[in-house]
This record gives sequence, structure tokens and C-alpha cells, in this order.
Amino acid sequence: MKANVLDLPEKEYLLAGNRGCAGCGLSLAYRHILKALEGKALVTVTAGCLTVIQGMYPLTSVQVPSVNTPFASVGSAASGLVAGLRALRRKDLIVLAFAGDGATCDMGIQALSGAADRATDFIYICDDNEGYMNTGTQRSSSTPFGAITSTTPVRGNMRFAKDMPKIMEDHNIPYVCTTSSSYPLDLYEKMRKAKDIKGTRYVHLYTPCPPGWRFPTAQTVRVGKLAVETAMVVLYEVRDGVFRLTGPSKKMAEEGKTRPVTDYLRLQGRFAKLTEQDERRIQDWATRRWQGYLERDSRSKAAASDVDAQEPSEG
Ligand SMILES: Cc1ncc(C[n+]2csc(CCOP(=O)(O)OP(=O)(O)O)c2C)c(N)n1
Ligand code: SF4
Repeated sequence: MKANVLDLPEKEYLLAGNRGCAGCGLSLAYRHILKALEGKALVTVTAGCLTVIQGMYPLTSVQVPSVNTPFASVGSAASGLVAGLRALRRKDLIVLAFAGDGATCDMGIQALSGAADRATDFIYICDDNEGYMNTGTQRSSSTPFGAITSTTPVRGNMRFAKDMPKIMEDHNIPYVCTTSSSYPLDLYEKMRKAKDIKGTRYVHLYTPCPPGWRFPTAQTVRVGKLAVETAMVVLYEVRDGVFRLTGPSKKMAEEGKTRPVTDYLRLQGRFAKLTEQDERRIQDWATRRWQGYLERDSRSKAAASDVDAQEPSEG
């Protein structure tokens, strides 16, 4: 059954007055993630905006236990925590590894790959704010083409982002999904689903960041929604190898509609130096990728109806 905003638990596990910037997509998302897990999580987190939001010892803004770990070892730290909980026969807690896109796509990819290869029973969330935001917006391999960062200040970033969810899909793990802080119900439902699956579950979470992306703090939800409506970000899940578009992306596929990428790009100061040719390249990239997702979605539907047709009819 689909979640409704009225179904969300009232209990808060991320407290108000934390150190996130005004309009931070990550703090909005983290609130819903902890609600979906009912606070029954043992979190391991790398240095980044979430460590700051969670607070510095002896203060904390969260009501869940949390371990800070170096960038390169969050996958290994999670494996150790899973083994520790097993030894203690604690079945009530889920290990949640949480890391930014710099920590995931650049520095921690090998330990994450190893944990997935060992079928470690945990949820990994890559919080993708498309750069090293906590240290002042450096480029990561998940930064989009054309974005100005403090390490690509002149022309902007000249490479398209690494497709991290696709890399995780190729580890043949039971669950991979993409979601966004601008769609809290989509995020909540996917977290509830991930919670009940055994093995490695990978969640790629897009979180707009007002200071890093250079837009007004009141526009966070709008910017995240425009990313999806222009197909710069596509929401989907892959359950046991079966791909399907979800939520707003599924609706866009049914209606055959996407908005031009300019609607998304022009709201953000980080894209201020794009030339017309750059914009065309980004539009082509988004259109080509979207087409690929539509084809995958249709193939999955066709395969499901083939199976239905082969089922012996009752009676
Ligand atoms: C080994 C090491 N190098 C550098 C740093 C400094 N540092 C702290 S947070 C951070 C940025 C992390 O970026 P990302 O993983 O994308 O997370 P975000 O800050 O965007 O949440 C860096 C470089 C560090 N803590 N440890
Ligand atoms: S820099 Fe960006 S991601 Fe980090 S706390 Fe501020 S708004 Fe959130």
C-alpha cells in the first residue's frame, strides 16, 4: 500500500535546532529515513554534512547510536558492526551506512564494493549533493557537467557524473534504488522496503544543497522536483534484478512528458557559466539517458507479462 503523509510516524529521531544549513535537503531526508526505520538503526557515517548535522560530542541532534568512520572504510565499518550485532544476538537494529557522494563515488567505493560482494546485511545510503559540500563545494565524480565548484571555478566541471547506482546494480545485490529529498513519501516507502530485505541494499539519495548549488534556501524542494521533471535525476528501483521506474518518473513515462533541462539549470548559480552549446550537451545527455530508462522499464513490463502468459490458468 502507498504511504500517505498522515501515515508517517509522529516521533522525531532527528531533533530541531541541528547544525544543518537553512533549506538543507539532507536534513529533510534524514528526518524521514529515521522515521522509516523507527529509530532502530545503528548508523556509521563518514566525515561530511551528516556528521555536522548529527553534532559534535558531547552534543547530538539524533536519537540513534552513531559511529564516525574514515571515508575509505565505511563499507568495512558496516561489516564489522553487522558482525558485532550478530555476536550479541541483537536482531532489533539495522546497520545503516551513510556517506556523501565524495565518500561513496570517490574514496569509499572499494570498501563498499567489498561489503556488497560479501553480501553484508546492511543498508547503504549515498547522500548525493553532487560535491564535497562540507569543505566548501569541491568537485566529486558525481558533480554534474558544467557545475561551478571551488575546484572547477572557471568553466565549470567538464565531465558527466559517474553512474554510481548502475555500478552497485552490477554487484547483483537484492535492492538498488534512487530517491530524492524532494519526494519524502517516495523516500519513506523505499526505506520501508529496504528495511525488510536481507543482504546489501543500496539507496542513492539526491539532496539539493542551497549554498553549494547557489539557489535561495526556500527553493530546495522545487529544485529537487525540477531535477526529476527534467529527467536530470530519474527515480527507479531494481529489486532482484528487475528494473522499474517509480513515483514521479513513472508518471512522466506514462504521460510521455519531460521538461527542458533549462528549467532546472537556470535556477542555480552553479550553472551560470554554461554556454548554449553546454546546455545542448546536457539536454542530449538527459534525453539519451531517459530513453534508456524508458526502454528498460518497457522490457521489464514485457518480461512480466510473458511470465503471466506462461502461468497455467486455474481450473
Ligand atoms: C581523510 C580525510 N580527508 C579529508 C577530510 C576533510 N573532509 C571532511 S568532510 C569532507 C567532504 C566530504 O564530502 P562528501 O563525502 O561528498 O560529503 P558532504 O560533505 O557533501 O556531505 C572532507 C574532504 C577528512 N575528514 N578526512
Ligand atoms: S552545505 Fe549543503 S548539504 Fe551541507 S548542511 Fe549545508 S545545505 Fe546541507
